[in-house]
Amino acid sequence: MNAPRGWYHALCMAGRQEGTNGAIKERAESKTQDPKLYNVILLNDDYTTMEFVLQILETLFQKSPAEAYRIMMHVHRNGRGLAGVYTWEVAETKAEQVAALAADAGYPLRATIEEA
Ligand code: TYC
Repeated sequence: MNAPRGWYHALCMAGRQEGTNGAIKERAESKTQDPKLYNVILLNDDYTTMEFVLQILETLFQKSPAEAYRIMMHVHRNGRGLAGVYTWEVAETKAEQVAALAADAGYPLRATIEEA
C-alpha cells in the first residue's frame, strides 16, 4: 500500500547522496593502498637482563615504564611478545637496532618480524 508521495518525500530524496544508493559516505574512498604492517616480536632468552629489556622497550619502542614491564614479563613467561607494529622499513630497522644494542651490551636479545 503506497502512500501518496508529496513534498516530504521529495525533500528526503533530495538529501540522499547520488550514486551511493542512499547511503551517506562517511569519508572519501582512499585511492592509495594502505601500506602492509609488520609486527616486531621480542624473543626471550636466559641471559639478557630484565632491566635491559625494559630500557629497549622504553627507548626503541616508546613504551611507558608500566607497558614495558608488562611486555617484558609477557616475553619472559611466554617466550615471545609484541613490541610494536610498523611499516616494513621501520620494523626492519627496529629489529636490527635491538640486536645491535644488545650485542654492544653483551646480550643475545633478538627480535623477529612477522606480517601483521
Ligand atoms: N628471561 C630473561 C631473564 O630471566 C629476561 C628477558 C625478558 C629476556 C624478555 C629477554 O625479551 C626478553 N633475565
